[in-house]
Amino acid sequence: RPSFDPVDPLGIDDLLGPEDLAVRDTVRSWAADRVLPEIADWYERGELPLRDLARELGSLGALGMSLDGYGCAGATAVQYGLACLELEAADSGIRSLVSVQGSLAMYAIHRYGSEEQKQRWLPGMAAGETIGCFGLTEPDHGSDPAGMRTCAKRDGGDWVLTGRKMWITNGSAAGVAVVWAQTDDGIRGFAVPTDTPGFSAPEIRHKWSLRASVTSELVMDDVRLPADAVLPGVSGLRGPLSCLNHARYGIVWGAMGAARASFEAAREYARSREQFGRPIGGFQLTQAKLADMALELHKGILLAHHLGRRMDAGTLRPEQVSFGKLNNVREAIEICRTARTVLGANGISLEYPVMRHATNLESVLTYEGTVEMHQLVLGKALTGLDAFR
Ligand code: TGC
Ligand code: FAD
Repeated sequence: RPSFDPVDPLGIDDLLGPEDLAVRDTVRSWAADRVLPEIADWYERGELPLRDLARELGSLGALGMSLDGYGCAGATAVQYGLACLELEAADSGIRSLVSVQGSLAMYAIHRYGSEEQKQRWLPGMAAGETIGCFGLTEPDHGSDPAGMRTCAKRDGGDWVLTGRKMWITNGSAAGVAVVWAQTDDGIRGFAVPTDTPGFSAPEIRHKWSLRASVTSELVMDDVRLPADAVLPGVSGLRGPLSCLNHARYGIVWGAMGAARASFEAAREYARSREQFGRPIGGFQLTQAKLADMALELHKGILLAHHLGRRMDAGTLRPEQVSFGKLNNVREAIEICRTARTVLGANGISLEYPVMRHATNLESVLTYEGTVEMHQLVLGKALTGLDAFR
């Protein structure tokens, strides 16, 4: 019988093959070398060397990782998930960069773009030379994107795009923005080169969460685009929502990375910090916290793995993605908050990763569908009754 491993108490690693483990270890070691030594400083300054990191992540094959062709790695969904977990164990902002690049912007072009659009954009995006963003949310339409006001109108052979998008990850650094807009033919996606006149992307500052991530507004003031800027493969809200399934899946894994880092910080601290003449990890109340955190952490990783296998088998339902996103982000934030208490006052310091992860997860709880949206998606699936409309 193998001995009990406090880092992998359920033996989940046994579910992984050698290639899975190689992907995981490569991303883990990149994050340990490149992100962990600097992340607290980037976070404090509210800055990220996004372009440099994107090129390095491109070299690792982490951008558009589970897509095929066009310079993408063609990895499995489980491997992509493992990469998300390792990246978010460093910081949610790094996983966000990768999610938006690969699961939203590249995925939209890969799935719904013309061959010409794919050839034009995807190889540079896979290499991290071109940054992508995904504009769905607007100032007045977040959870309810069906009501978006951004619109694209035909003018001769061209399209003219007008409107605003809000809270857009990677926005100010992007070379291409995938923007969703109302047209006479329903909601359509556009691949917008960000140097097109009339397009600007001012960065949103003063965030207390995801500080090591670029978040921007997209302003489109009569942006004239050629006829072939529209993604030809989809119309209607199912276009952007199908891309969200892919990114939400990555978050199911990623959130457990933030949780793991916080749990490990608490476990280590509890074994060395002494009060009343003993390590605080020897007190029953601290052990109860660690045990409960470990339960939710490893249940969450098992759930992510299960959903990953379903995605690889082509059987994953959007409602199951909601199940995973709702559970894992909610549990991850609880784990971080509990870990914070184990560290006492040190828990609020950037010297430790716990508070940074907890504040990041406040964004993760909201983006890609809030807790309430995923409850209502599940509520609808469980009852057959639509609470949205
Ligand atoms: P509803 O009438 O239910 O559906 C409209 C059409 O869409 C289809 N559909 C889906 N298709 C694929 N995947 C899904 N998950 C889908 N959900 C719905 C549906 O079948 C229908 O298709 P059709 O062909 O019959 O027309 O739509 P609704 O307007 O009632 O809204 C449903 C709701 C509330 C669940 C949806 O609007 C929603 O998910 N809202 C949340 C919005 C959201 O998640 N925004 C995320 C923005 S991107 C982001 O946050 C990136 S952060 C990234 C980072 O930094 O990591
Ligand atoms: P609202 O929709 O206004 O919701 C406010 C509250 O009301 C929430 O609690 C919500 O659950 C609740 N609520 C709304 N409707 C109901 C209902 N019917 N029943 C019960 N409760 C309800 N978007 C992008 O398009 N691209 C990006 O790259 C992107 N990156 C982001 C990065 C960050 C850091 C953040 C914070 C957000 C990002 N977003 C992005 C936006 C994100 O997807 C939205 O914030 C999210 O969808 C929620 O929209 P909202 O903020 O407008 O909240």
